[in-house]
Amino acid sequence: MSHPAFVSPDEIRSRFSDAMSRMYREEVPLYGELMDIVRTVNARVLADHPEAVSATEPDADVARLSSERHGAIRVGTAEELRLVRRAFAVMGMEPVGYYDLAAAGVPVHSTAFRPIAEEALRRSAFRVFTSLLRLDLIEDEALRETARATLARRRICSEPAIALIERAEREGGLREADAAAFIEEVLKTFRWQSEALVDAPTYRQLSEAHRLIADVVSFRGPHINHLTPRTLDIDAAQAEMLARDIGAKAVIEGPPRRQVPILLRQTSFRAIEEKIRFQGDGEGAGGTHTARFGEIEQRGVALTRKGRALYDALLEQARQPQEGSSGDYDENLRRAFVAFPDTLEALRAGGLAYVRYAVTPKGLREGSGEGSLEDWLARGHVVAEPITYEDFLPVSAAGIFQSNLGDGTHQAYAASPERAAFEQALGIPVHDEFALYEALSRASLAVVRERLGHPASGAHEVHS
Ligand code: OOG
Ligand code: NI
Repeated sequence: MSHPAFVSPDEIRSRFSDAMSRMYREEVPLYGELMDIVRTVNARVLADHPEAVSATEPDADVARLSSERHGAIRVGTAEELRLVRRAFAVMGMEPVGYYDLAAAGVPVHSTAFRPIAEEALRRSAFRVFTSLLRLDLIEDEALRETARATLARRRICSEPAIALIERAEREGGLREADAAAFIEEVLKTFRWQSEALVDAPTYRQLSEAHRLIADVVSFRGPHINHLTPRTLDIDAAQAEMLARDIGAKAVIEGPPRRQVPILLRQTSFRAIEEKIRFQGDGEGAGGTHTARFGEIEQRGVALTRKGRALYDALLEQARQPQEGSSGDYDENLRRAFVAFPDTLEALRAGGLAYVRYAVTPKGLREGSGEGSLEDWLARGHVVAEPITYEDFLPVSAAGIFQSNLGDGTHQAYAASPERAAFEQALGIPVHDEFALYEALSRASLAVVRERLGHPASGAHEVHS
């Protein structure tokens, strides 16, 4: 048990996420505008279609939504990855999933730090997509060595930040004053620092190898590169971005618009140009760097492995259209996804999506432990609700990466998943996201069986 005087990890995460949002709003004002758009769209959807929202996104209450966001960072070394892992652990965030982005032309592999327990997700569903640069994919040996040596020199966390991480690990938590100091100190790791660690020619060389390599290696720390609020209607939000002349990406990444949203749909605006000063720059010299952007996302139900395989196949089909198709990506996407069932019941019964089960008031009055799950559902004694997808999509991530690296940087790297090497760098294994959703679903079913099996005690427990 944690000490009662400790601030809970959920509380620290929630405050950290808010502090990150305030900082990014100051650094990238367009992000503030995105937040306004998303808040307005969400309020409208919740007011106009409350039944649709509660049916497809039961956990989407205004409070959770307006504070929910994910960010993304890119680190350069295994030591840095381990350090951010330990900082995120203090906030109740654990690594989930492994993403190989080399296949998509980006020399990194990644995981997402996020809370895992249902209650923790409800408190604050803050996630940070974290990529580790793959120096082994830099071909030029001299440049690889420059990158390695540059990264070896920098310290991404302040001394007080490290001391507070160690204290939290040693004592099992942080008291109020320490928690506040921890948030302030760790936030510094992710802020924008315009003074480069390298001189202008090195920056250019790194950029030519890959823009992303320059972004990771040239600076003092892993600046947050975007922060993404969650919207209930990404098409409406995208239309509003266009209306306000915020240069939105042409296509929305992910599945098409549907009755029952699945996985994740995302769109972004182009990275802004920020002034930087290189080592050795004289007065008035300097350059610019474009890395930091804005993104919004809409989340839907989590898919099983079977559902995910169907999703991947249909997405591939839309991206490689057959002869005779219109050539319009959105149209091809819609056509391809006709093959994906679009009611929650079909998704559930087909084993394509994860649901959580709950006993209905009718079930509590009339139900009994006899019969099968299918009987209970048919009689209305039990309902199935979608479990929200809490993770990411590598193809979408690559699309987002690419749209922000400018054109002409489509280097080809061979697909080379190196999960074991990534986990070794991280120091611990990553959670399997499918296993987490499966466990949530099973746990809900166990509660249902318990309640229907013992209707009296079940009825007694109802307090909502
Ligand atoms: C991360 C891109 C991945 C997402 O939403 O898929 C991501 C990055 O650009 O560093 O954030
Ligand atoms: Ni993102």
